[in-house]
Amino acid sequence: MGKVFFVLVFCLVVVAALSSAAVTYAAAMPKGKKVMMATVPVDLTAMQAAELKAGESAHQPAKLTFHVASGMFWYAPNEIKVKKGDTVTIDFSNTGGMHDFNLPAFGKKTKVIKAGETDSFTFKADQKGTFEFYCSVGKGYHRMKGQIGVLLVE
Ligand SMILES: [Cu+2]
Repeated sequence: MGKVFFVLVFCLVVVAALSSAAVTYAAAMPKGKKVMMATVPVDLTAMQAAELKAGESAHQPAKLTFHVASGMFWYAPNEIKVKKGDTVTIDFSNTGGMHDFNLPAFGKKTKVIKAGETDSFTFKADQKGTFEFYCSVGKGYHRMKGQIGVLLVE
């Protein structure tokens, strides 16, 4: 009898945990909007590949520009390497949906832009480390869906 009771209680706990996870997921979904389908990141252009290489190669403090494309729910590129002291411009564009580019470690963010729009900012990479950038659209929904990237300052 004790064993049966224990199994019943265990099942109830599992069901409660699963339903609370479902409620959490539902709460994170944008309300009243149709959910946009995820897309696959675009391939990097030759220009973007050259920009990444310029950021990684040994150099004096440099002025670097990175063109970062976005979509549902990605950035391309999503990993950018620079050296401490570089002046970095993020030239941000969007292929679909609504997105922005937030880099809180340096107090920078773009506007939320629609497909076909661009926005940019410039900052000095004055601290070494690994810093996340992310999309803040949907009250964190895009970030949760993996629209994040890293800036490495070496
Ligand atoms: Cu987004």
